[in-house]
Amino acid sequence: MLTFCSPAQNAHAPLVELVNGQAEAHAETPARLANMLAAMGPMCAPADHGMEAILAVHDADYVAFLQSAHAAWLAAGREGDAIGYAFPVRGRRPLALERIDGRLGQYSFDTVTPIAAGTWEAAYGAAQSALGALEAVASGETRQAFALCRPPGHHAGADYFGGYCYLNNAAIAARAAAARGMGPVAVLDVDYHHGNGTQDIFYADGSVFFASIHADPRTDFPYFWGHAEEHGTDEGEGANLNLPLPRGTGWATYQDALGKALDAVTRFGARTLIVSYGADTFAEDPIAQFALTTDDMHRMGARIGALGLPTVTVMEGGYNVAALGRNVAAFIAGLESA
Ligand code: OKP
Ligand code: ZN
Repeated sequence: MLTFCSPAQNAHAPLVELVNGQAEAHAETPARLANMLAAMGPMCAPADHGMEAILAVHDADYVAFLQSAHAAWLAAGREGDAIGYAFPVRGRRPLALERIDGRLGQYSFDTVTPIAAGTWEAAYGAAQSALGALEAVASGETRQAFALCRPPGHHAGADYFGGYCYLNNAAIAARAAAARGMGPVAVLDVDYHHGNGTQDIFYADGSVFFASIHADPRTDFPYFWGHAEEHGTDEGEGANLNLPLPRGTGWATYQDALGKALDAVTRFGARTLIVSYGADTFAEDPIAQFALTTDDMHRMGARIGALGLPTVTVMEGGYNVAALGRNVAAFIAGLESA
């Protein structure tokens, strides 16, 4: 599998996340990337495809905020990583706030997604990896490519960060694919957590289908999205499919949901597939509660690969660092087996 990774992605090394009333060591570490790199063959460093595809998904004021937030944090006399602590409830007006603390809350929805010194550089590098993988498929060089993104992207919306995500790598690749005439495009999200950012970005867009299999948000992050009754609006009505599953789900239940998602992708008439792959569905993931094995990762890849579509996979979560490379390698071997 042609795989893309930018060295810039190591620049993001968040210290702590504020969770369960405590500051805990951050789960989304550079060690994740190191473990994946050790398990995989040689990488391609992506070309710099610039800002255009990023700005086709994210608002310019949000991108400017991401680029400047850590400097503003230091200028306010703070140390370490920037984390907000006050958030608007639904329906608050857009406001011209001045202090970094308020501005962090305007652009995010949680306290687990710090902006560290190298966050922008790494998020930009991850987006370029996704665009490099897309380019390899778009040019016909290969049918399938993989982007070893970190930080991940599927929780980031057009104008917000959260869930360890800043730029939505999958959405950036999906929209770039559509712009290159590769549509209809479908995004299939198989991370343990619902891809709320991707859902929001395409919610009223009927040209990109979004299907997600994830832990039921009645019990799991991100709570406020990912419920079965969210079908899309306006032009996007019917182009959003959520398949929430209970904690403890193993392969027997998972593969039924996967079959439904793949059938829906086929019915939509997708000609290009973007996969948001998270290895946090693994039974021994420290922050997630499904029960898939490494062999199940291979089975999952094989089912997806059997669609035979031009496919770009972007890495999302997976926090059992020691097992991460093996799980990703098994998934890729499955994709290639079809
Ligand atoms: C990002 B991705 C763990 C709490 C976790 C945030 C999860 C973000 C997951 N102590 N809450 O979808 O893998
Ligand atoms: Zn996840």
